[in-house]
Amino acid sequence: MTPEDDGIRCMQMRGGSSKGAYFCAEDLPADPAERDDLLLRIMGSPDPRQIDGLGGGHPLTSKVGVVAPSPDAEADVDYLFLQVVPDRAIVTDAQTCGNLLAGVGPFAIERGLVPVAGDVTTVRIRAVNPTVNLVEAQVRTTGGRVRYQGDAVMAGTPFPAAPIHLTFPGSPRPVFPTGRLIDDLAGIPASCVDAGMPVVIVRAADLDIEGTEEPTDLENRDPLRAVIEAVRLEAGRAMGLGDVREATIPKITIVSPPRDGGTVTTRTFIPHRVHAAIGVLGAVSVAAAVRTPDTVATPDVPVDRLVRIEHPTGTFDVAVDLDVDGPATQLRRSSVVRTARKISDGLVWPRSGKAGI
Ligand code: NQM
Repeated sequence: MTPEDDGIRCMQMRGGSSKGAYFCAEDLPADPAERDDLLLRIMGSPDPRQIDGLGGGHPLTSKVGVVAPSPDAEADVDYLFLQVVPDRAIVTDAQTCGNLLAGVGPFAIERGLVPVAGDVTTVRIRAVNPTVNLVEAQVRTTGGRVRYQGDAVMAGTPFPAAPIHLTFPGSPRPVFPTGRLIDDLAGIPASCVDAGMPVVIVRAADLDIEGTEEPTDLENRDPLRAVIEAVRLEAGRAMGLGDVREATIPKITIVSPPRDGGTVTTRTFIPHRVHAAIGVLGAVSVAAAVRTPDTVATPDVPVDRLVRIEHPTGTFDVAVDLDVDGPATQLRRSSVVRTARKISDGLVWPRSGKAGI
C-alpha cells in the first residue's frame, strides 16, 4: 500500500475564514520530514497556484489540521496545525491557526474520536503548536450528528452556518514578550504582543497610509512592504523568535481609528500576503493590546471586554479578559464565535516524486 497508489483519508473543511485539509495523525507518516513532503505533494506546493493539489494558491487556503486522540487527561484530542506555503517547499508548525481550529471539533466527532453528547458537544482540544494550549470548542450536534447548517454570520465567509464557540484559557506568560508596551523597531513605534499569536502592531499614520486600503493595494506597495518587513525582522529578534525571514510569525497588524462603529480598524500582513479578514488568535492578540493602556493600539476612548475589530471584509468580535499590569499584563481568558463546514470527505492522492525539501 502506498499513498500514491491507494490515496490517504482526508476531509476538506472551511474552518472560520480559512480552508484546509484535515487528517487523522494515524493516516500520515509519523516522521515529520516524510509527513511534510507528502503534504506538499497533496497540497500542490511549491507552486503559487497549487494547480496540482488541494491548496488554493493563498496562505488562507493552504492549511492542514492533524488530529489525534490526546494523551493529556484534560483534552480529548490533539490538534497540530501545519501551514503549507503555496509557492515554497515549506511546511511550518511554528504557529497555530484559530480559524482552522474551528473545524477540529466537528472533524473529531465525524471521525469518532469524540462521542456526541446531546444537542451541543464540547470538544476539549490541546493545540500542540507552540503558542496555545487547551481550547474548548462547543459544536452543535442535534439529532446525534454534527450540524453545520445554522444562521451564525461570520465576516470573511459569505454564507451563514452553525456557530462554534471557542474558549481559550489564560496564560501566566506576559502578553508583551519584549517587556515593553512600545518598542522602536526600524524607526517605527510598535507594540509586540502575543496572546496566542505573535503580532507586531503599528499605526497606519506612522506608515503614512490610511489603514483602510484594500489588501491587494497594500500587497502591491513595495516600499511599504520593505518597511513592514524591516519592522518584522527586528520584532522577531526582540520577541525572542530569532531570525524570522523564513517564518510565518510574527504577523504585522496595522491599526487606525474605527470607521464602522467598531473599536479599531485593522489590516494584517500574514506576514507577506494581506489577510482578507484577520486571524482568530491574531485578533485575540490585537484585542489584548487594544485593552491595555499605552500601546500603539490603545484607543482614545475607554474600551470594554468585547473588542470589535474592523477588517477588510467586516468585523470580528473578541471577548478578552486580562490582568492589566503594563508590560506584565496577562491573559485570563478569551472567546470567539466561528463557524465551519465539511466540504468533502474521502481519499486524496499526492503527486508522486519528492517535493524538494
Ligand atoms: O490567528 C491566518 C487564519 C490565520 C491564522 C494567519 C489564525 C489565527 O486566519 O489564529 O486563524 O494569520 O496566518 O486562518
